[in-house]
Amino acid sequence: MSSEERRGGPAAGNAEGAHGRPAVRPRTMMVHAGHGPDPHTGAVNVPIYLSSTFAQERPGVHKGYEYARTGNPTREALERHIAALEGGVRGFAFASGLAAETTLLSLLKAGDHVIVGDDVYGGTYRLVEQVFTRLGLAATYADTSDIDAFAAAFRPETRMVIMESLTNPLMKVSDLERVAEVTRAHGAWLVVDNTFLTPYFQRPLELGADMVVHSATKYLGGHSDVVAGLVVVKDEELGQRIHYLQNAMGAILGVQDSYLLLRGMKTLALRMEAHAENARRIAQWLAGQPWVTRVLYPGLPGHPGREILARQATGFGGMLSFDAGTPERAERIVSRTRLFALAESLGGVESLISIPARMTHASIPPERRARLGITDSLVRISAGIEDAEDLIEDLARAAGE
Ligand code: P1T
Repeated sequence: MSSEERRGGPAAGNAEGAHGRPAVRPRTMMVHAGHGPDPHTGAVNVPIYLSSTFAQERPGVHKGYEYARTGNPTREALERHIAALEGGVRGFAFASGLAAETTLLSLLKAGDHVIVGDDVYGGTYRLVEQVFTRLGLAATYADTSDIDAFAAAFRPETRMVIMESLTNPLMKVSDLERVAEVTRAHGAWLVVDNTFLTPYFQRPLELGADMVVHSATKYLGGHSDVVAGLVVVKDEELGQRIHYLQNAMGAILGVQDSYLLLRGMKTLALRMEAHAENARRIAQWLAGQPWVTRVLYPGLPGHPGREILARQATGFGGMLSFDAGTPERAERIVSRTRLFALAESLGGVESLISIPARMTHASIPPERRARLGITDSLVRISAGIEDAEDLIEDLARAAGE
């Protein structure tokens, strides 16, 4: 995808001219959107307000902050920033991606039904299946990339759909505009987990989603040094509901982590370009190896989601999976790479490699994993920003006899 095409894509939507600044393009937004120099001191970085409470002039009369669970200026700067990047009206920061999802699912009540994408992070599956169903929520897992199968999963009591814009770990792509249409027709909320693509490549709210959720632990943080979750909503009514739950449930992000996240997000544009280019080069190389039985990267010609992402996103992301042919070869590769760390997680500047069936998706029952195609020979790669040649050499050496 050329940089010209990128500029024209949906992620090129302009930011509100926050802080009296002009509406700007994505790369500029990543640096400036939602916050400017500190009005009191001119500090170009948002100060870390280590204060759990804020003095009031008279009871109920204050400068906008009372108690830091309800609101803290550092966290709020991050929340404004992600809201601007996703093109939503309000953002919220949580202690982890799963804390964010827990809060979103708490919009629902016993007896409600939720449709969850069939290929989601194992922890998301576990949260719905082991925690929320115990509280009376009903769940159906559906392939949102198959619009008829997805539409058939609705029930009269369906209130929410949760799906990943690019799925973990099978890299499935859904037509978000069509998914949003079907969801809206049933009067349910569409929640899109945009962790893999990030707002630099896709802005689900512009395609019809109601809410976006992130494991900000990944690309948004970008340096594998913070665990965090973010939510953005499309309207003020949802904003008030989520703020109520964020305050009532209390799974907020601390201020030092809020600062770290803001710092990481400023380089999101540069990092995503590098991640995507490295993922494309690695995927292309893997596709030429006789021992690789399939490569899942949406930027490869022939990937079923390529055409949809070319319309609905401005890049294909930095994640890919491949089948190493046998579980033994998969294990050999992930154990022998020197540059790729064998680790869960993704989205940091350093490359990671894993076997989802035995690591990130181990909480999914084996029969279900087998049905989906998450086999013991499936290897997942989070392409870092190192030199692609070094990464390919590392893989080739690790795969050698
Ligand atoms: O780890 P946490 O910040 O709580 O986020 C959970 C989560 C939510 N959504 C997606 C798409 C995710 O990938 C994750 C976490 N994923 C991993 C740790 C992983 O290695 O896939």
